Amino acid sequence: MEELSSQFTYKMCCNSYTIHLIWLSDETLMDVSLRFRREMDKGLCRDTNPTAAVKMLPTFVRSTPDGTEQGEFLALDLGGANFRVLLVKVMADGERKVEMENQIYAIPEHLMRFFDHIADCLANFMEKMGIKDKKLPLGFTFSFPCQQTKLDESILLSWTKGFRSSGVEGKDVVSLLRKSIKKRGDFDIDIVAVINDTVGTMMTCGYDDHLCEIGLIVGTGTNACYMEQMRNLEVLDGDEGRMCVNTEWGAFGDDGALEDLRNDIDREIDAGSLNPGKQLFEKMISGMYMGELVRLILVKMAKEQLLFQGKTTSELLTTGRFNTNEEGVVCAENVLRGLGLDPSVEDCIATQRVCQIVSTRAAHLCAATLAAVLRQIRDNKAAEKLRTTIAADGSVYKNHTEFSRRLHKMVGRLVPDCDVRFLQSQCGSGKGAAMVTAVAYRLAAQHAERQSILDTLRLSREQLLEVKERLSEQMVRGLSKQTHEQASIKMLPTYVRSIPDGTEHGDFLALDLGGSTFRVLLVRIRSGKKHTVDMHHKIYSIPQETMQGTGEELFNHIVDCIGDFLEYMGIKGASLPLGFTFSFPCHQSKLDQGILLKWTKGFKASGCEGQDVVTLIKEAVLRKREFDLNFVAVVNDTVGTMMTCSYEDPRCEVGLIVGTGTNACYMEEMQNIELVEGNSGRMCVNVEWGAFGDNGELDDFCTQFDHTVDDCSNNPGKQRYEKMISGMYLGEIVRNVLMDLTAKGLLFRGKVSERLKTRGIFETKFLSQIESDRLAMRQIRSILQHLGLTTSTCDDSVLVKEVCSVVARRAAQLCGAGLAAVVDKIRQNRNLNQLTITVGVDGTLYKTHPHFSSIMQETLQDLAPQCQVTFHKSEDGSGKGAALITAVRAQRLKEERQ
Ligand code: 0WK
Ligand code: 0WK
Ligand code: BGC
Ligand code: BGC
Repeated sequence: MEELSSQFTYKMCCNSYTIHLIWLSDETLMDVSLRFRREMDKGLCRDTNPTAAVKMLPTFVRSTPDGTEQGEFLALDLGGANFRVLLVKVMADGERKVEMENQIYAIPEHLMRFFDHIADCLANFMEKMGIKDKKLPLGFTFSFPCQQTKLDESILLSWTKGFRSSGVEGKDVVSLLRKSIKKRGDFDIDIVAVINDTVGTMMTCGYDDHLCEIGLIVGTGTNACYMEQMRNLEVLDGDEGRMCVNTEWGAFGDDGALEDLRNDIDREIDAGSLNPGKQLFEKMISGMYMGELVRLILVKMAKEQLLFQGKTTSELLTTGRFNTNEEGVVCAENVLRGLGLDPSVEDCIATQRVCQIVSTRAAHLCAATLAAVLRQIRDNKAAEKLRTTIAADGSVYKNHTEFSRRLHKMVGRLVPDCDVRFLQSQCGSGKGAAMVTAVAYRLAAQHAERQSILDTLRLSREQLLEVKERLSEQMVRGLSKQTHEQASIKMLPTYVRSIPDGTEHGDFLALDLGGSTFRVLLVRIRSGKKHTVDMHHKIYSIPQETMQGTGEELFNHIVDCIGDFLEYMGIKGASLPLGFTFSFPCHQSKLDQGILLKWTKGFKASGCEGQDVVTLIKEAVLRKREFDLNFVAVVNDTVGTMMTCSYEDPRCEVGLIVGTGTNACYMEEMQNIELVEGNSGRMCVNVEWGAFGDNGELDDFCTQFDHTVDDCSNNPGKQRYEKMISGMYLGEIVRNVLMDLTAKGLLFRGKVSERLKTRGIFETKFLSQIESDRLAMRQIRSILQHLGLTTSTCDDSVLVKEVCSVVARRAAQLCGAGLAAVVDKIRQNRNLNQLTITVGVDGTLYKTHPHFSSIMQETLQDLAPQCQVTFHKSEDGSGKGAALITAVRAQRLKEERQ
């Protein structure tokens, strides 16, 4: 009994001794977890990162294996207890198999030429494997805190865990290894990636479990990594997608954040370590220090007569003599005897108890920081409940069974709302390093293949200059009586000879047909010093079936709308002079006549091509018998736009539309317009540049996607230039590129959604939305969801955005090249070295796309440097311009009648 009671009290005082020394309550652990979360934020934040203890290092590992990786890879696994060289074969066919050969090599304690030794081991391994003649890609697991700027460059910040080779800290370990290999000169390898062992562990397990997004090491050292949102990684540019962050949590507390929890033993260990003041959290947890913690506690208790009758031995007093992976009572006796002690049963129990409490503290501290990481991921996903997998490795985690059990349990207690699976890595991080290399290779190969597809849509300056030259040529051919018929660009005379001069006056009706909307307008123009224009308008839609029905139906619909508007404005009886913006190629021999040459855009009403549209509409008015219209002018929307803008800026002599369709007009010298009599003065020419390329002038710039869009359009072979630029087609080009990338397995994991197969489903407005704001990711996601692509990844979204910007950029550049040809023609017409001119512009694409106008202007400036061009965005539409032309004409007619 006595024995028991003394045993009990003995036990009790041992307990209380160590407990007060080391035990951490759940509250304290929760507090540690919150502290660590704050440290994570400091590390992630650009301003506080330099002083943060927990460095949150970017790893440039952005995606986990998707099962398509394959190939043969070398891997190095350095920094744990063992240095391994591995050959990893990844097979993607059917069963997705990974075969590995590996060899462990020693790392001598006082190694002078560190990387020479690594290179020697590598050579030895390759010799053994008979692969010395192969230049294999290599993934390098280097388990120390490193600053990375890319996947294959890694600056060692500081050695940890007993390593301290000189001349390495502050250096790029990849260049050091490459140098050592070069020095040997008997083999060559391609170092593709250098990663931390936590990252390697995450990738190793990620190959089998796609939910795996955390890597944990509790071995010689301790650390964790996890997949963080790029937008939180302030030290890097880019908001899109995720990247793995190596927390380097071993350094938690190096700024004093854990001082209240560290005890004398912890301080003693740190003071005796190779890197005092560093890795303080690690020194409370990892295998390199746990044994020492126990030893120092035993020494302390012995000296306080609480153990071994106060006796100590030189072994017990020797640093590092108590190995970490001993915990059981039985082995406590063996260990203590191994230290020259003669332990009593109580001593063994007390020692086992001390081990228990030390490793429990370690497991619980680990749980506290893991809980912080789990909460970060849950909050990033704005998820109610997080379901995730933690990959774990390291001799403590693996061999110290109680450790992992206690860790799992405490994690469950600290974050009950997270459903966490721990997956112990069976193959070490070498496989993970090979996976990162394989993914890097796959991404590089996919990137190269994607870029080779996108490169077909990228135009060089030389090519754009060529487009300008060829378009200039076609303009001249269109103007010349001889070649006009064959020319693809018709350079149509508009019979608009001058721009408004402010004397215009009166009420006018205007129709604006041909863009995305049909407008009927009442335009009140008042002359005088402050000449003003008041406008009332109503927008009407033109149903697809009317656009593509009979001409009669179309013009009846137009006249119905006019009737509705006149009714609405109470001016049915007025018969005001009317200007008709008809945005299609028309041959005109006078202002109030326009023979439709061909429909473009979505229109193909029958019985109209070759007809005078003024006659067609007058017939419809007659059929309606409700009101009469006084047609004075029919103009193209480019001309209307030029007039509208020149009313504000008299230097405006060019009109540009980039909307559903695209086109331009400008004031040409009469002597150059061979189709019209007279050589003096100028006349506005409707370029109809949409048809540029219809004679094959652009074939060498057309991609397979352009051919597909043209083949599927309702006017194949026509309007080729327009089909590379305008709003009606850009979405379709993007859709076809996305389809092609998906079919090649380069997007959406090769899965095409039914909806994405639907023509016209990827509207051009999506391009503007996707490229518009910084939060494009969320926007892209919702658009892809709308397109039935619910499983798209971040990388998919990034690529969709890139496709949109490449397609829009080409359109803007082609438009810029066309405009450069037009303004340079005007400059040459006027024998000017420098031309200052304004372009009036309108159209949804130009107005809504965030980058179109700036890219177009850059290209124009670059290809027509002798032209100073101002862009005047039309706010009032071309209806106003049509009314102004009508006013000018009406004025002229009045003067002629007087
Ligand atoms: C095995 C991994 C290696 C890592 C090691 C850590 O393959 O990358 O460094 O675990 O555990 P340790 O060997 O330090 O106990
Ligand atoms: C507004 C003009 C109209 C022109 C249209 C072109 O008032 O004449 O046709 O812009 O842009 P879209 O509506 O095709 O985008
Ligand atoms: C290193 C980490 C490493 C960990 C586990 C620490 O000492 O700083 O980079 O991940 O040990 O090996
Ligand atoms: C038409 C042009 C029009 C342009 C912009 C083209 O399809 O052929 O006449 O100016 O679209 O609306």
